[in-house]
Parts: sequence; C-alpha cells; structure tokens
Amino acid sequence: MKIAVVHGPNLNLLGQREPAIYGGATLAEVDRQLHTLAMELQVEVTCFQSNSEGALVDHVQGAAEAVDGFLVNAGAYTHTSVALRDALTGVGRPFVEVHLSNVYAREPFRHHSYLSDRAVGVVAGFGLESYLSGLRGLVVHLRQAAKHES
Ligand code: CA2
Repeated sequence: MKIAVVHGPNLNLLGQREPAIYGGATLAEVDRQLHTLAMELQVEVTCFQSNSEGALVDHVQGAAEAVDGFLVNAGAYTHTSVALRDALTGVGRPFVEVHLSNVYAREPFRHHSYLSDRAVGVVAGFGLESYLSGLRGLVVHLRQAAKHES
C-alpha cells in the first residue's frame, strides 16, 4: 500500500519559527517519523512539499495513479484553494486532512476548509502527532475498503 504525503505552503519553515503554534519538529523530522511509522504499518510513504498551489495540484494528479491515498496538510491553501479540492476529489483517491494546530481555536478564517467535507477524516491540534494519527487512520480506512471490495 502506498500513501503520498502532501505538505502545503510554508511548512518548509517548521521548527524554525512559531514553535508555540506548530511545535519544534522540522519538516524533515515529520517526514522521518512518518517513514518510521509507515515501516511499522508495512506501507510506503512518499513526502512532497511545495509553496506553490499549481505544483501541489500537479503533484496530486501525477502521484494518484501510483498511490492508494493521500495524507494532506494543505497549510493556508486549506482555507482558500478550490483547485486543490478539485484535484484531490478529481483523482478519486481517499485522503485524510491533517493540521498541526487546532485551526478551530484560531482565527475565524482558519475555521473553513475546502477539503474537510471530501476527506475520509480530519486530525488537527496534535502537532506532529496529527500526521501520525492521520496516517494510521488512512491505513485503517484503506484496509477496510480493500476488505469490502474482495
Ligand atoms: O496547523 C496547520 O497545520 C496549518 O495547516 C498550518 C498552516 C496554516 O495556514 C493553517 O491554517 C493551519 C501554516 C503553516 C505555516 O507553517 C509555519 C511554520 C513555521 C513558521 C511559519 C509558518
């Protein structure tokens, strides 16, 4: 089973600024922990980050054929991007939305997501643990779906 992890804009700055909101781990550390958990779960992950909306859309389109699902922290594009929503729904692969911070405890403009109603699930507010829980949840979902198909 293959999962594509997608990180949106500014997440390359993780660990360098705003640790009170986003935690102290760098993006490389997030990816390292996702790879470790993936080995435990016996799945494969690939990780991709971009600050560009178009590059994220291209990546989702390009990766979809080869993966079973997506784990997505779309960053600020969560709250703005119809294009990313259309890409994720259009490719027909299940995805889980994750956020490091509890977006509902923050500014009102972060309370709306263009992705949540199309996601299998949403995990927010647990820092790096949001990604790990999101990966576990997605793998459980994909395994259950595969069982029901056979
Ligand atoms: O909590 C999350 O994971 C967010 O997706 C992070 C986004 C934010 O726009 C969303 O509302 C919630 C921002 C990522 C920016 O990350 C930074 C990390 C360190 C320093 C500056 C930005």
